Order: sequence, then C-alpha cells, then structure tokens
Amino acid sequence: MSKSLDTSTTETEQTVTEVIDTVVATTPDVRRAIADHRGQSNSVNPTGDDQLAADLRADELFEQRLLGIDGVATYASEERADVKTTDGRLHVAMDPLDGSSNLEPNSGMGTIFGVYSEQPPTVGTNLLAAGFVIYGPITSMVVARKGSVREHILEDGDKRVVDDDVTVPEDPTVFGFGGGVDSWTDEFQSYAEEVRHELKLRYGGAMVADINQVLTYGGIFSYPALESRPEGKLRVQFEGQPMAYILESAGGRSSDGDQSLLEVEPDELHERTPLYLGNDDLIDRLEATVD
Ligand code: AFP
Repeated sequence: MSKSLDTSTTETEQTVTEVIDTVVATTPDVRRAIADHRGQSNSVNPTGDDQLAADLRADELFEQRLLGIDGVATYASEERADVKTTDGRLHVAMDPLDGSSNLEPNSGMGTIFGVYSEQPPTVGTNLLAAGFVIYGPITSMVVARKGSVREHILEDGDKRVVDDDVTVPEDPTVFGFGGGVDSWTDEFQSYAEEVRHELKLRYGGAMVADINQVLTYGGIFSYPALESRPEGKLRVQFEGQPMAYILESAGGRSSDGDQSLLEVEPDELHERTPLYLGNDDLIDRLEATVD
C-alpha cells in the first residue's frame, strides 16, 4: 500500500480525534452560552425554526474552533444556510444546540455532530464518526466510531469513558413520538396505539435526551411523517444521519419509513426526513405499518 494511503488514513483518524476533542473542549463554553444567552434572537434558521441567542452563540463557537483544525475542510450547521469552507480534507455537520426550546424550562439539550469524508449534502454512509453531547445534570457525550459506541462524562473540557461498549438493550422499555397525535397519519396512529400499550412514554422535546433513553433502556424514538408535512420535522444531515450512525453502531436500526437513514441522499443541505430510531423489531414493525 502506498505511503500516501497509509498517511491519509492516519491523518484522517487524527483529524477525527481532533474534531471529537474540540467538541469536548467547547462544551464548557456552550454550557455558559446556555446560561447567559437565554433570549430570542429575532431570527429563524434555514428551516424556519426560531433561533435563540444561545443557538447562534453555540454555532459561532463550534464554527470558529472546528474550522481551526488543519484537517477540517468545511463546517455545515442547522443554524446557517451555507457551508463554510477552508483548506482540509474532512467535513463536519452539526446541530450546535439541539432542543434549545427546552432552555426556558431548563430541560435537556444537546449538540449533535457528524464527521464526513465528503462535503454535505451527502449520504450517511460517508460518515466516519458521529456523536452527541447532553447538557443535563451532568455533561455527557456518546461517540460512534469504527463500529463501536462509547459514553463519556465531560468535565472542564476533558472526557473520561464510562461505557466503552454502548449497545441498545434487546428488551425495549421506552418510546417517544413527536409531532402530536392529531397530526399523525392513520398508519402511524395505529402503530403508536400498539406501542404505547407495550412501552413507557419518554418524550422530552430534545432528541439527544430522548434517543439517549432508547440507547440506555431500549425502545424507539420517532418524529414521523405528518399528514400536513410528509417530510417530518427533523433534518437529514444534522440530526437524522449522525443519530442513525450511532444507533446502528450500537446494534439498533434507523429508518425514514423505507430504508436506513444512512442510505438517504439529501439533495438539499437542510432537507427534512421522517425519522425512526430504535430496536430492530420495532423498526421492522414500523416499516411494515407505514410503507
Ligand atoms: P428545537 O431545537 O427547536 O427545540 O427542536 C428540537 C427538535 O429538533 C428535536 O430535538 C426534538 O425531538 C423535536 O425538535 C421536538 O419537536 P416538537 O417541539 O415539535 O416536539
């Protein structure tokens, strides 16, 4: 194998590590931004969601620091219309502050990121690593990389592993469905009616925290296709693909109703998708219901 290929692989792995460590090092500043920037910004993001000042501050922090990494070529974010570019090889896509509407009631929020070999918009099979941070009672981070999933506790910008083999429990316990009963399709309503008699409701309005429940206890999280909005709410590039990469690396499954979210090829950077993530048999039943 030629030296350049070896070097590129080593360089690629080093850059992925630098991205993860930069996200970790930025989390204390994001926690401060959550506390100090609680107001509205009187602006909306490219998909029309209201932006809080904390959304913009978190986006600014991550963009500055991640584009400062030699091997990072582009930064894309749910909060900005276009991809920022510089010299480099790898591409980062982020939801800098997921669940920011939970800021006012001080409920769970987080950061979602994916590291890609190709510039977004791109297919999820180009992911090299993905992770999410939860700014909860403690700051934690889950990272999927090279087929394994690890959970970390973050303190003062450093991380320590608390679980080096996160896997979705085989017996599901929880479910969380967004969108609201009256806006679901008949097919999803019938699926939800079955599931709610089998599992416990865990829905908190921030997918990072709700999906961490599924990773911890087994079950399913969904923001489904809606009667009024067949494409659903959540974004392929910034939420669907990174979270699908994590769930599938942990032995679970993802779907847009037909296929793995990692197979979805977005035409637009801010494209939305129906999103279903969880235990394989629950996803099997879901796909059989909504196909
Ligand atoms: P915000 O970031 O605007 O709070 O939205 C969070 C989110 O994108 C995702 O994390 C949640 O699962 C979902 O939206 C909650 O949507 P609803 O507020 O419609 O339940």
